[in-house]
Amino acid sequence: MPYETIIVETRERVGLITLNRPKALNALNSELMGELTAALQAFDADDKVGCIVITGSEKAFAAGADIKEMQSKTYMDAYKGDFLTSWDRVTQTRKPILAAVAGYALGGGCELAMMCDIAIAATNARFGQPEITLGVMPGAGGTQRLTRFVGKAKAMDMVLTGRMMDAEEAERSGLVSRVVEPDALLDTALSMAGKIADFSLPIVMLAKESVNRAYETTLAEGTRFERRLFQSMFATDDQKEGMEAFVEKRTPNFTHK
Ligand code: CO8
Repeated sequence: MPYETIIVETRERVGLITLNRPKALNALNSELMGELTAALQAFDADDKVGCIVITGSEKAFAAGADIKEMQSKTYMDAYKGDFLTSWDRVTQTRKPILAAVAGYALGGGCELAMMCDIAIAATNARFGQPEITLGVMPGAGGTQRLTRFVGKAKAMDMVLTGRMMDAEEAERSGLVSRVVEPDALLDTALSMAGKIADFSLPIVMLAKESVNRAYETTLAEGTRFERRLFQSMFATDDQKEGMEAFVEKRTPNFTHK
């Protein structure tokens, strides 16, 4: 299927999605979100892909939901059309998704980065939830995920003042895992994703599910869930291969990719 607002390619076992509405700083309109979720579903179903990277341009990962598309919506449009619910499909992707963020990640752009499993930032990245300046508040997880990731103090600061966080603060606050120079961003993201894609895919998916469970449940339930998943891994060929390879001092050759 040809896409108009994203570029979709495969680099070895990594599915790469580049948001591509440069004139609107990758503002996330319904067409782009429809294409993005379709591409994610296609990669999820593709046995040749083990990990997914979402990136934007050097100037903008995404400068938010498309304000021009939203501005004249009525409450009935938003409610009856169940505005934003389709974004949940990003988090329903079972393979890991890495966000490689350069430039602006604002509003829905910051929320999209937070829906990914790992976010890495270029030194010029700027994260923010400026919805308050538009007379609204974050609507795609910003008040929830940001608060869980960076804590109440910084989340309130960002959501209520609309200020931006630079890459260094984002790393210090736990919003991103690494910061690299802009020209190293894509290579770093592809190399991290390539490494993940070389592991056993079912084990990677179970590990992703287990970490995400930490945000959904209590510590006791989460550790019980983790233990059950861990025990189930002894039913896989890849556990046998991984441990056997360690003992035999060789590189494992996982069956399930
Ligand atoms: N929506 C639509 N168009 C946009 C957006 C946007 N979010 N951001 C930038 N653009 C457009 C501009 O209108 C401009 O278009 P044109 O050339 O036709 O005038 C073009 O992109 C370039 O933008 P600027 O000229 O403004 O570029 P600057 O470098 O001067 O400024 C900024 C860059 C600071 C990023 C500035 O563009 C800006 O402040 N953008 C808006 C940021 C914002 O408020 N984002 C939050 C949007 S609301 C939101 O995300 C709600 C989330 C709710 C849930 C998710 C919804 C789907």
